[in-house]
Amino acid sequence: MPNPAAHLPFYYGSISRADAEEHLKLGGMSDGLFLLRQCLRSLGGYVLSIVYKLQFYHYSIERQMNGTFAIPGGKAHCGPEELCEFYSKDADGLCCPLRKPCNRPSSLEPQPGIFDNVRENMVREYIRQTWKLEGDPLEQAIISQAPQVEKLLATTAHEKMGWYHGSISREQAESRLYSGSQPDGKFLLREKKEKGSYALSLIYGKTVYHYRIGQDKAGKYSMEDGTKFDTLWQLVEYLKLKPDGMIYYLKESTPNPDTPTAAMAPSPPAHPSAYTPRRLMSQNSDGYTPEPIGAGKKGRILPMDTSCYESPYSDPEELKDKKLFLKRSSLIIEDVDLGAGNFGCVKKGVYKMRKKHIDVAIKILKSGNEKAGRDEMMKEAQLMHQLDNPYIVRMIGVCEAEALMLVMEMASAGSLNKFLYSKRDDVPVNNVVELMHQVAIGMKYLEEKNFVHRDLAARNVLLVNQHYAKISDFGLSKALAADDSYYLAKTTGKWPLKWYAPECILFRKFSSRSDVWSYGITMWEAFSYGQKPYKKMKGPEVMAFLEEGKRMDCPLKCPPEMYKLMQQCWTFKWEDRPDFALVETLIRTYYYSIAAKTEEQSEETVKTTPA
Ligand code: ACK
Repeated sequence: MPNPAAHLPFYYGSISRADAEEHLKLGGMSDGLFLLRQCLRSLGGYVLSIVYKLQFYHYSIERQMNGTFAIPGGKAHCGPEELCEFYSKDADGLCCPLRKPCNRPSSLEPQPGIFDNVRENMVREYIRQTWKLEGDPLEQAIISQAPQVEKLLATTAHEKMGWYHGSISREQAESRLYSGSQPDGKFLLREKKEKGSYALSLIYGKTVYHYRIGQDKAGKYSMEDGTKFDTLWQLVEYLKLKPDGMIYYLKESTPNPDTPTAAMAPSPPAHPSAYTPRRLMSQNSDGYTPEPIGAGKKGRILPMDTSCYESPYSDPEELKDKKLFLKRSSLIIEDVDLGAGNFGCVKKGVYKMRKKHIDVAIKILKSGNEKAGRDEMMKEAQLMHQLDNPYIVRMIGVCEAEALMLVMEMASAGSLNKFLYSKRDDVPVNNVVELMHQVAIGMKYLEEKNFVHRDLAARNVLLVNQHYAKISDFGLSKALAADDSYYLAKTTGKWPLKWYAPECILFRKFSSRSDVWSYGITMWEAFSYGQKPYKKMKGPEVMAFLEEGKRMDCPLKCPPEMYKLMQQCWTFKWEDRPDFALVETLIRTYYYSIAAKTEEQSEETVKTTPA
């Protein structure tokens, strides 16, 4: 997640209070001289250090659940910069207004926090080892899930620290501390029997002292009446600088004999206790997956936990059987209709593979739809056969039996527009950003492969669950030749005009840039929770509306940043429109910036009753 203070010249990063005071002394000690530093206690928080009448004052700035920043008891601001600007105009309870920034010397970069410098590696390694991913699926998981995994890591990283000894007894802790030399400040952290409770064992004057660390209702860690911390490793780092009520501060850790490296290694917790890989869990038909027992807030479903994140053929054993045409005997068709279209109907089914059975959706061509229908379905199948991405519905194969059938991965929570409409009061807007970011990842993949979708719309984005979207319906799609940048349709057809860019309607020209326009409409549908675009207008009237330079209004709950992106997608001239590489970067930047908020709100997974 980007640090919103990183660019500020008076931001010093993760420095101690003593270092902050040293910098202020060097800065001249004038009233209102200030600097900003990273807070060692709260994730994403800061400390404002100010000089007044030759004294130092330190105010903590907390990142609130809704993503804003505030000094406890003070007004909330959208970022640390805005907060400092506010206090430069009005002391509003501080010792004095901020007058002069104590800027870093030009040679000094902000000090990275203990977690900052290993964060990226840890996210990568954690994903690689927890979900056994490599190559593209690994890269896509990093891009789409970094905020969730970072949070998970931040709350479980202590398990990899040399000073963390797991659940050993008080006696074992003492024996480990007394073995070898016994300098003051030698310590270890252990887990106690009661859930969520830990103990710090510390040597001072050749005696071991034990301090209990508990968790409050919000999950924050603290010693009795002590400072509260988001994570255990932050608490330990803080107590290295300040005893905070203990007899001595933490100095040297006793390495856990069972931990391979004493330092924080870029590898995941051996047993991410807060986390249960989802592949082991069941999911019911409407995309609501029960929370794993005991996992609580940390047990959030990630796409990588589902069985359809990777292709069923990613297993080399299964790959041996991969063919376009599937055996009818391997396919079970259930009498459950998922939906219908001009082509026929979609039924639920199961496809029996060598080692596993997978849930599938089967598009069945209706009889009487012979030659043309068959050709169309085979074209769709051949096109889908070339695609393999976690954010695109994969085709398993076709089956020629009582009818021609297209067998696809099952996305059981249904289409995005219907899902959002029916859950409009329960799904937070950040959850919509998360899903639309995934759609952007899938579309960027299509753009890279030079495929045009030509029917991107919320109805064609299917959900595996509330936090996992896949693009579907490739009936109109085209694979472009390597040096073509657009597909020229010979004639107009039954087209979804309201989703089409001007050049599609005016010149029948389809490209990834025209898919970007449709992505903008899909965004509008999603942020308006399943409303129909250009409601009162007929398809052909839309063109006149657009030519007048008009665009749909910002949906009620849509963040301004997302409306701005929609408007960029609706750039009239395709040459000036962003491509998916840019769209994905833009939505990713916004999505990461609100990740803290997403964590708080969207983890209350919507409970739905099975259809
Ligand atoms: O919007 P829906 O509920 O989701 O109704 C349509 C219907 O079939 C006709 O396209 C549903 N459908 C299509 N493909 C799939 C799939 N792979 N998984 C689940 N449902 C699907 C779609």
